[in-house]
Amino acid sequence: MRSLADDLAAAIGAEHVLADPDLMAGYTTDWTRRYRGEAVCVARPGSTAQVAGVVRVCARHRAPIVAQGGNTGLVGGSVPVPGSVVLSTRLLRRLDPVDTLAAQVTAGAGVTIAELNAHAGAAGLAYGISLASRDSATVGGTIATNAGGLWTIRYGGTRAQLIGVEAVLADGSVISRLGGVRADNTGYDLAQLLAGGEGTLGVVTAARLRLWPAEPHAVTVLAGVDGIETAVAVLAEIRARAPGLRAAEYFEAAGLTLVREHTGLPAPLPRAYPAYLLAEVTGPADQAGRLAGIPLLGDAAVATDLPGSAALWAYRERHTEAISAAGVPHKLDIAVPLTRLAALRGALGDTVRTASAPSGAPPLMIVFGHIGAGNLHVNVLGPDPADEAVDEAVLGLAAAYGGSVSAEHGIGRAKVRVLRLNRSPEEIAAMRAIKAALDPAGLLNPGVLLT
Ligand code: 2HG
Ligand code: ZN
Repeated sequence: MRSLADDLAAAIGAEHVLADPDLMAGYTTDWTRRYRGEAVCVARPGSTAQVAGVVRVCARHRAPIVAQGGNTGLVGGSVPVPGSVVLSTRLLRRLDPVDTLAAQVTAGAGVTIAELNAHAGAAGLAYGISLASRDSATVGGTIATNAGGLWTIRYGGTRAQLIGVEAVLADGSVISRLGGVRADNTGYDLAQLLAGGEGTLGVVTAARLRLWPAEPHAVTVLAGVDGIETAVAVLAEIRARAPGLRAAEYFEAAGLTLVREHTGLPAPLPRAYPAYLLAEVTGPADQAGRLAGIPLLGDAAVATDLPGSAALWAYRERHTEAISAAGVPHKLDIAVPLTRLAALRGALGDTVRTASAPSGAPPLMIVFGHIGAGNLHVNVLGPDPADEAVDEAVLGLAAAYGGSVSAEHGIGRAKVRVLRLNRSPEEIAAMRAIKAALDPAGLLNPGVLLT
């Protein structure tokens, strides 16, 4: 029998199979550098038929397959296991003309979110997902992880954008529903099953996606507040006065300091505050006037044009890279009901300090996130990346407050052990049954989502 790499080269061309460790490095370590893996090689198929070819070769060799898009995930979900093949979907670059009548488009798994949004924008429409990693994150990866982002309070997460998918299943068969028929009530919705499946049920190769009207008038407001409770109150005021709320984000002084050190950006407001609310409202051109009357907004910065808005967004969007420049963080992506957000935030400091104490490293905690969705990104620098104590403590706290241990980043490898905090034994058993039915040999992303 020929080697796995030779068989893959025969299926998709030797130039699309990388086995040199230097060339593979960008595929075997995740974006945070917390999770490192090992693979036999990286396969870069250029068509759906070639993806099916790769899957069949791997099945013959009983080699695990780790599908990977832009490799911007934050829970180790696309980090390969020894003996596996990384199946990179980046060369699946199909991008059909926008169907403006249906407000839909078909895009290949390797198209980036920025490319998709530019494509939709040229047709007067918008894609409903916006995230800081938009230049690298791909359609396939964001479907597999059901990515959220900055606009979920308006348009929902990636699941809500899906009309249908094309995917390769574990046996190499192809399923395809890219026809764009919205009124289609014909049994199990396989697109929804694959979304959030984290590459464990099939490899998404293309998708039919819903688009939204473009929003020519956006007002961005950055307000300083004394803490999260006020941020939630201001958010409620903004929502009551301006129905077109598209984003409501939160960050704190510690994160702003890191961002400013990393980027050299000036202070956003004339004086410093403990916390900040960043809101974006779209709709009629007079929205800024409606917001001006909100007393709690204080000395907020307001932008009504694209460059001004981008300048304000930078303080929020550049948190992830600024934290990464400072070290390898523990990333804890949690959500609780809005009514409990302030209490949870209040408990975080002690929880993180106590859990980090045995490690001897004083923790630096940076809290920011999608406040409109009750979603906080708790980043902790200090404890060794391999030490799970702080992860377990913070995720346990979120669950104790009736919240989610993974609001938008998925389960990956990082949170497999805490899935039980949110999902009942019956639910986990049902997930296992689905996995066993679609991937009986367990070759698709083993160790991710379920053990
Ligand atoms: C964001 O909201 C991303 O910017 C990344 O989800 C969050 O770095 C993080 O913890
Ligand atoms: Zn986020």
